[in-house]
Amino acid sequence: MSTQQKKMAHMALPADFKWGFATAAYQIEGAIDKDGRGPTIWDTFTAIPGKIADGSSGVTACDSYNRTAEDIALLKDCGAQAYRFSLCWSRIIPKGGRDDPINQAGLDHYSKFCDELLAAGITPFITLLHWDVPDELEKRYGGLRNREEFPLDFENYARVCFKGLPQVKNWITFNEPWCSSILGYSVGQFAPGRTSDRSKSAEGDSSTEPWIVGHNLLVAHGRAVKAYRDDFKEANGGEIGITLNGDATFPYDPRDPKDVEAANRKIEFAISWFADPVYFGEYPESMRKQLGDRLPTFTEEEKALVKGSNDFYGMNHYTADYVKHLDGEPPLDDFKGNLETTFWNYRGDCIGDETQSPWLRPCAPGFRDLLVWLSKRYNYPKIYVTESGTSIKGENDMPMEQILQDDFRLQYYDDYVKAMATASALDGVNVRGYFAWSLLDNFEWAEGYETRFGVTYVDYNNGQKRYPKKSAKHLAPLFESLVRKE
Ligand code: PNW
Repeated sequence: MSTQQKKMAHMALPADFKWGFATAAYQIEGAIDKDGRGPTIWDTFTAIPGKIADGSSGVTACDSYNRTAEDIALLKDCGAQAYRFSLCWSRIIPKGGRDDPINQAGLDHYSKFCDELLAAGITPFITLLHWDVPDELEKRYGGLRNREEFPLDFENYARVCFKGLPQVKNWITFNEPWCSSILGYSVGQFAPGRTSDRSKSAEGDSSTEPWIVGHNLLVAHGRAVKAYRDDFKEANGGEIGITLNGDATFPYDPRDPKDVEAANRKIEFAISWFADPVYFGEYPESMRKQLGDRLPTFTEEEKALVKGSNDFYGMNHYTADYVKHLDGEPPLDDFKGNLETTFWNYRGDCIGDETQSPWLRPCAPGFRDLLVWLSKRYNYPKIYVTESGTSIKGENDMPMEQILQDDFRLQYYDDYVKAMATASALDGVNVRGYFAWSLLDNFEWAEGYETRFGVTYVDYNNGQKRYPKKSAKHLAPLFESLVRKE
């Protein structure tokens, strides 16, 4: 065995590496009226006919709000060391604003849940906002579009959480601001569903709103991080960061320098849009060039808040695509960076197998590449992979016995985790955690319940009963074989 292979064999991930599963409040909790919860933009959006594939909503979801003990037992059974979940802001402050009352019952629920996780030996990783903005803030001042109010209200909410949940040491401000901005304000596929496409929404401007929303999310993130560092970090001893999503890219034709450039630009438009301001204090040059004054500029105060605001980089990663450059002026609603993405390259090679999600095809080598790309650009930050996983083509239509034998998902995790371990052992990538998406089948946003991502099957027709799939039991031995023992 070569030295490299020896290194690979058993000690590819650092000894303090943590792994577990991830979920989000609106996707699993249900109980939307319980204990004084206020409505969120997803309650409003799912009520509009035609917005969700199967006409469903998060009214019941996995009923996790009422089944915390069951979920913790599942986590334990799978051997999870950590659990990433999100808080529902409007359970804690039903109207959301900084002058609105706090709902102690909501806060108590989460505090008890965190205590129970810790008692079970599972470390909580909390996402403060996973897309479910309090509906009142949307109605009051345009929610995420408001540059003054939103960051102040988010900072207040974050402070309430830091103070009320001192047992939590791992904080994530936002989940995937790209999705909130682009899918919520350009494509209109996610709440609040705004877009220039008048067949989908009476209001919205895809040429400006997503960039304004992205900016406001960054500033709100910066404010929450500053509050944590100023007033909580010392006593709490924890850390805080933001979670960004982005696909790996390959040039459609690697012989064409314009495709090579476009493949890089695609990552800049998806990831560096947020990561450059966080690490460097500026939007990427490629975006400033294409978007001009439609991309907000940071005031000095905003820059000071945002630059240097990550204790770790939260990485959500699922898939890869081939990227083909486009010539000419991009349209005003372009958010990709004047390029096209495909699943086939110029030779007709396919990037990966089809899944139930039109945007997702497994391609583990891309994961290693993107980990390296991020590490080089942002100077080898500490990375937590806060989501990674797959749906399976036709899974929802299979009989339960077949669903429980989810070899496709098991293989996905095996390939992706090994690609990550390789990046850690051979490329110097500083990755310290991995969260499989998801612990449970759950409300998959605009796809409703037809698309399943869980390592646990949830029987929605029979009291949300949970049945672990084969993949649920694969991660513990996999990490056992890869994490160094010291
Ligand atoms: C992530 N896309 O969302 C979210 O953080 C989860 O809540 C979600 O359930 C999971 O991935 C699976 O979809 C994404 O269209 C949704 O590129 C859509 C896209 C990317 C991420």
